[in-house]
Amino acid sequence: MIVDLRSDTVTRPSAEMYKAMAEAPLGDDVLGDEPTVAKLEELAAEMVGKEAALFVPSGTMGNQIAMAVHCDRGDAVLIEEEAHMIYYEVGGPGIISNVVTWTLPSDKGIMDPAVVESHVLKRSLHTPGTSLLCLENTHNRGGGTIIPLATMAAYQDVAKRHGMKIHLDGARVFNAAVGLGVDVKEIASKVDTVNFCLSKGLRSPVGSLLCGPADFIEEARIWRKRLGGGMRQAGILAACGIVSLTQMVDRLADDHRRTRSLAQSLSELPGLTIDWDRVQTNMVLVGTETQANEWTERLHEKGVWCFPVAPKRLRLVLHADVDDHGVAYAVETFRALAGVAA
Ligand code: TLP
Repeated sequence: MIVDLRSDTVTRPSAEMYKAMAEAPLGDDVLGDEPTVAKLEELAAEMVGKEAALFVPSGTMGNQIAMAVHCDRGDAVLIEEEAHMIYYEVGGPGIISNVVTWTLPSDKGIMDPAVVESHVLKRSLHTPGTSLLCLENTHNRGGGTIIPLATMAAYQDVAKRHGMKIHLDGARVFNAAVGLGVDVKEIASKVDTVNFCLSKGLRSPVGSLLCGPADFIEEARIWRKRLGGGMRQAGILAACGIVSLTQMVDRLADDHRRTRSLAQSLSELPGLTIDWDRVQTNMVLVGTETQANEWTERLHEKGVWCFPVAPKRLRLVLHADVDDHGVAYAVETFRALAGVAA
């Protein structure tokens, strides 16, 4: 048995997705006549409460395009110091947007709005102007943590006071919405633009949606083409995205339930610790007394796959392809490796 807890990106398409792919009407999206992509973009914009949306190949591309459209060369961008856009997007902000990133500390991925405000710079002969605040909700390296709505509202106030825009890396914003028990629109209403991924908990094989005002999306479409992200019969992929948005959102609650159950079982084992404040959605960060990569190697041999995210920390991610049996097998495997009899 293999229980793949490396990421929620590993999910395979559902049977409904294969059917939707086979039946999707297709066109050429770069020529502007792809009906299934157009349908997905409309649905996405409507769901998050924005004017328009753009289907992009990846979360990384959506985030980097957003920055490029929001910022002028040399602008300053405020962003949490372990945000995906900083940590895992290979220097995109410097290379693509030529911006100065001002990285701020946080509590589990959540920056203090007062600290954000204290770092806003006004453009002058000497200083760059801060034109963008980037947020991440849920926060990946924070452990799938949710930004409270009140904090989102406080960021929005700061941004308004200083004429700054807000982009949300909402790769897992539907996990945040399900975790908070609110409509995703409530979260998205606090930001100017949001990028969310279909290819994580929502189970599509490929794709993200960048959502925002119509004129922003028009400019984003040009950037997508410039970066080589124009896709032709992309309705094949968009068809899966429509299934994601219509059938896969509510089931994220199952991943969250299994995450808590896994965290509970692991917290009872010697040599492992769980920081419960971080167990909020579909991830568990597990502190290990010994080196985390020794754990991952031994777990891998038994068919339980996960990544170390720090020398003594593992990340386990729940998703549609891990059911209750998978969780039970993972727990049993951890228990055996921790030297606890079944
Ligand atoms: N996250 C991946 C890895 O890149 C780390 C994962 O396994 O969690 N924003 C956030 C918050 C993300 O977690 C990710 C992917 C992205 C953006 C990028 O999405 P893709 O992989 O589609 O470019």
